[in-house]
Amino acid sequence: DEQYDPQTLQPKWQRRWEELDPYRAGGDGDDRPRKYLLDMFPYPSGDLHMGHAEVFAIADVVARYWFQKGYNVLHPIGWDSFGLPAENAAIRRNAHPAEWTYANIETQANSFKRYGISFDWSRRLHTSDPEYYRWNQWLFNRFFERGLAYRKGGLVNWCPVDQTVLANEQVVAGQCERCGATVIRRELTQWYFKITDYADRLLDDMAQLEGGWPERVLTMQRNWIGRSEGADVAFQIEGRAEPVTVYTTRPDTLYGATFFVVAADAPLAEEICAPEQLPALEAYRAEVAKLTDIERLATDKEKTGVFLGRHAINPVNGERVPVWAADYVLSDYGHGAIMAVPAHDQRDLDFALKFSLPVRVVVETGLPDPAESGTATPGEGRLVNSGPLDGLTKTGAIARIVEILGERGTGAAAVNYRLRDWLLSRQRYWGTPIPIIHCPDCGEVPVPDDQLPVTLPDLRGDALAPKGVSPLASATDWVNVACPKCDGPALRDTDTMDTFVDSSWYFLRYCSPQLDDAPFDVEQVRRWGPIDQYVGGVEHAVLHLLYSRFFTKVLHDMGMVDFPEPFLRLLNQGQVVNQGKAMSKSLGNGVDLGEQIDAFGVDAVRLTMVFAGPPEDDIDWADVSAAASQKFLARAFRVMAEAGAASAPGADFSSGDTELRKVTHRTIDEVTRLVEAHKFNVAVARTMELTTAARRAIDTGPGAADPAVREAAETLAVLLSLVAPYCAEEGWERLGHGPSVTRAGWPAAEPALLVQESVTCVVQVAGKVRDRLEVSPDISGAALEELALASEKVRTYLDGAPRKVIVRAPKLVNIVP
Ligand code: ANZ
Ligand code: ZN
Repeated sequence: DEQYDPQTLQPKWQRRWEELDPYRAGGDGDDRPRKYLLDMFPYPSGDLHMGHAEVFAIADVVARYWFQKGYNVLHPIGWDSFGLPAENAAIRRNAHPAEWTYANIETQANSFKRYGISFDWSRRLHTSDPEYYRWNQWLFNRFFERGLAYRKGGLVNWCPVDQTVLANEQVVAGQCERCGATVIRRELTQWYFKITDYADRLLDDMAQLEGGWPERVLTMQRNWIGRSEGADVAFQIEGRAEPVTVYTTRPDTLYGATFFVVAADAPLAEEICAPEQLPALEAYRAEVAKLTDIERLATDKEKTGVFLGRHAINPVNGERVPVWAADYVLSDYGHGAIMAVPAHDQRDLDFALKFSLPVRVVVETGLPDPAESGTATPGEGRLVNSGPLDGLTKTGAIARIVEILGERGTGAAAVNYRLRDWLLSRQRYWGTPIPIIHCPDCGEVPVPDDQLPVTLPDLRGDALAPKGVSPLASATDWVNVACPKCDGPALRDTDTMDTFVDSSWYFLRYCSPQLDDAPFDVEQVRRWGPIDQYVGGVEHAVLHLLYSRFFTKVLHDMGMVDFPEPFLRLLNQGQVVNQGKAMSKSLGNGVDLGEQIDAFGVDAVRLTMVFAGPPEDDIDWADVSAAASQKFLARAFRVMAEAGAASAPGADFSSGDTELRKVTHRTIDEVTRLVEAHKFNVAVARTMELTTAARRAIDTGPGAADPAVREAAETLAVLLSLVAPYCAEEGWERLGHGPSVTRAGWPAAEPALLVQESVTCVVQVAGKVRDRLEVSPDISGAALEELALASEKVRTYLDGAPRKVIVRAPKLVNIVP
């Protein structure tokens, strides 16, 4: 029987893999070179979906390629299993979050097994297991000892729906990253990790990631950290003893400061405010409190503010300038106060024009007068109206003014960051309890390491309903404890940790997941780390990926890991959409992974995901065809089955048909390079071409028994094993091999067979030659189009999908953008 029948192959090979355990990473005695491949671990929300199917299929190509190449590969899987959805489900069903969580984990684990991902299952972990979260607590204690975990009061982001605080990183465009509610600010005392201590290193070490990480992720992290250089300048305020310091990136414009602004919501505003202006300030603050930061900073927002009845003294020219309170100055950036230079800062100019404040040009840029044009001139030029700075350039003036300020003791060069410390406490149940005991006499006392884990008390249903204080507070037996230091009555901290703590070090735990006396085995981490290839979504650009880098650096400083960066290479896969839109219930365009697998088989779904386009691009499921993938696999399977029936293993390939041998070896050579360059879709196209060539050799060439046909079929099985493991296994078995294609090894191209006449194909974009490709004379039109569109040179001239592609294989591709 030469039929490819995925539904019977799947259970058969799943059983075999269960027995063979082909992907278990080699132990200490295994001295093959090592590779560590990691997919961002899933959240157990229901079954696997199309997005999972894509990312895991793509990463599996890399993992299986390394296995075949003879590396000792670590490719683990686990679950990021704490978090709000489990808790919300538990409230709805009056159950415990663990029930929903672990049931979903089982479902996903079974789906992963059916989906044939090459995991080392022996390293499976769940972050909601006490055996795991115990080490979150242990790490928290280490951070606490080092002054890197601390509690402070202040304005924090609060989600009114989830009734918990959020980290800055979890507020996206003013909304809760989880539920979409508009985030408000509340004054609360919370726990923080001091990530700001690492701001410079997080920035500087990005040099090591250049080339390995997508540029846009590096840019997002750079902007998020937001380092800026400038100066602190102290202004005296009339009627007040201490000066007020402002941060400015343009100290050169100091002579152009015509007013002074304090953040309306900063305590400083009322400290400075003249008594007769206090009612106006209070009224204004009430208005400001209703706005989000996004609204406050929107450049097109009409400027608002109140005069505080005071004046500040410019430290260089003694000028008196009015002090205002306004919302466009933020209380938690710089010093919460600014010197306003309306001629050269647009927000200041808008404010000055609204309230008729003076505008003084101090940098001659050749542009129209800002007071007339309404447009500030932020650029470079020569200084004017600036006493000792006149005639200097911007850079020269900055150096000179910093010198002058230094001599007078009224200022100095300064660096500022946008990055804030990581707010890690949450007022929710399903997370890691913060291992701190509050004692009236001893203060904050960490739970001693030998008493960890502090496990969650058993709460369920209504007890978990959000009420603004942590549900743990209601577990009074759990909360009331003896102080570990003085034995007096004390209270446990009732907050839990942000679940991003769990994912900040899980990749280290995989190196020794069962260890029970440390979070990870330092030697094993040295052996496997850092991660050679990380694969996951770009939505984590400034969350998980920044936090993990921070954790790694702290652990590096503790001497526990010997590398400063956890992920050497990062691949962000695109999204799977349908009919051009993200899949959603409300649009009714969802595609169910299970149904796709039932209809076309695992291999066809995986192949479709990989073949759809470059891995970074979105896949529109309406534009691809799993049915066509299944047909191709049936064709490939028939080639392997027929070759297997016609000849036995061990044939002398060199006596086979030379033409087919050349195609086979060229394919090996190209697929190897394409997989290494992450051009997986083109690698699949090459594999398809090899299938066609083998089919032709069977039908109209030397026939199925020719050794070259066997060679092509065996090669096909190994190449296919990266994307279509069931088809590849069964084909390999039909070819007389065992026990599994996973042990076949990657074929080597024979150089003698690679010398092959090629033709040069010209690729035009909008009629202009943009690239030349060396291709085989018998390349298919589809493969050529694929190749042309994958060309870096061509892609820089394309902005999205081209309107039309005209292919004249093998010599010309004409793209209409
Ligand atoms: C005077 C000035 C003149 C400024 C000029 C800019 C241009 P970055 O680059 O983001 O660090 N600023 C300082 N603290 C602020 C706060 N709490 N809220 C809002 N704005 C604040 O921006 C630094 C600049 O943003 C500072 O430099 C200050 O305006 C403003 F021609 O000072 B500048
Ligand atoms: Zn005590």
